[in-house]
Amino acid sequence: MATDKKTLTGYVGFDSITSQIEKKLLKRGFAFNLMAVGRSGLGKSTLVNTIFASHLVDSKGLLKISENGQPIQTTEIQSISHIIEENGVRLKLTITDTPGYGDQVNNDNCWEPVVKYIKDQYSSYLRKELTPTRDRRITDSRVHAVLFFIAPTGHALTPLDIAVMRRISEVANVIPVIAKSDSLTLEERASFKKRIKDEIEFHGIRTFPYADVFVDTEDDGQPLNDDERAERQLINAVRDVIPFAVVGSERNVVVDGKAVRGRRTRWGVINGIDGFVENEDHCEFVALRNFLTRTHMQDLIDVTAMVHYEGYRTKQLMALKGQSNN
Ligand SMILES: Nc1nc2c(ncn2[C@@H]2O[C@H](COP(=O)(O)OP(=O)(O)OP(=O)(O)O)[C@@H](O)[C@H]2O)c(=O)[nH]1
Ligand SMILES: [Mg+2]
Repeated sequence: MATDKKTLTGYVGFDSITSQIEKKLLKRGFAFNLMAVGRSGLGKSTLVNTIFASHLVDSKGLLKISENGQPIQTTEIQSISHIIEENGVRLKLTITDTPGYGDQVNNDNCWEPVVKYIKDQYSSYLRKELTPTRDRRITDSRVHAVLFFIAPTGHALTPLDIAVMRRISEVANVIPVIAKSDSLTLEERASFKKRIKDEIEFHGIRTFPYADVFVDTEDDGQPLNDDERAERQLINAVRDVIPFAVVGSERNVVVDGKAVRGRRTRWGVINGIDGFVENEDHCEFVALRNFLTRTHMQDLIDVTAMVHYEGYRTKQLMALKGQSNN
C-alpha cells in the first residue's frame, strides 16, 4: 500500500497535456470558412481577392472579377480555398463569394440561396457525424463567419438589408462591414457607423461578437475574474470598431517608390488595404483581418459549432425522433 502512496505523491506529468494538445492540433491543421454577402456591386468579389492577395505568388486561385476592364457580376455561389502555412501551423482558408442580391423586381426571399448554402453545410456535417463508420476527422465546410456588406450611403440600412441580415444571423456569425468606404469622409464614416450600430440593436439583430457568449463561462455567480474581465474588454473594444470600414482593390499602386495595394482616386491613393502600408485612418481592412485571423478565429469556429450548428442538429434530430415515434 505504501508504494501506491509514493507514486501518487510523485510528479505525474499531466501538466504537459497543454503542449501535447498543441502539438496534435498543429499537426492536424484546421479549417476556416468565410463568406461574403451583400447587395450587388458592393465589391464583395474584389475584397475576397484582396484578403488572399498577399499570400499568393501569382494570380492563380483568385476569382476572375473583370474582363476588358469591366467588372464581372457574380452569378453563382463559388468558393476558393488556399492552404496557408505560418510557423508550422496549417490553415485551410476557404472564402465563399455569393451573387449580390437586390437587383430583382421582387426581392422576397432573396436570402434563401445563402441560407440554404449555410444549412447544407450543417446537414452534410451532421450526415457524416451520424454514419456508423464515421471518419475520425470530418472535413469542416461549415461557414464560420459571414461578412455582411453594407452600401456606403451614409443613410440608414434598407429594409431589405435588415431582412437579409436577420435571416443570416439566425444561422451563422454575421460581421457587418461598410463597403467601398473610400466614398465616405472620416466624419461621415463615424456617424454612419453609429447609425448602423443603433439600427442593428433596434432591430434586435445579433451580430458577432456576442456580448453574452463565453464571458463568465463558469457561470458561477462570482464577480468576473481577471481573464473574464480582459475578454469582456476585448469584446467591447471590437464591438466599438464594428462595422469595419473596408476598401478593396485588386491592383497595386506605387506610393513613394513602393508597391502598395490601394485605390488611386482623384484625391490621392487610399492605402492600408493589404498591410503594406498600415494606414488605419484610410481603411480598416487590416483591423478586420487581425480580428478574423489573430484574435477571433477560434471563437468564430467554436460559436459556429456550439451555437449555430448545435441548434440545427437538435432541430433535425428532434424531427427524426418525432417521425420514428409516429
Ligand atoms: N470605390 C471603390 N470601388 C470598389 C471597391 N471595391 C470594389 N470596387 C469596384 O466596384 C465594382 C464592383 O466590384 P465587385 O467586386 O465585382 O462587386 P461584387 O459585390 O462582387 O458585385 P456582384 O458580384 O455583382 O454582386 C468594380 O468596378 C470594383 O473595382 C472599393 O472598396 N471602393
Ligand atoms: Mg461578385
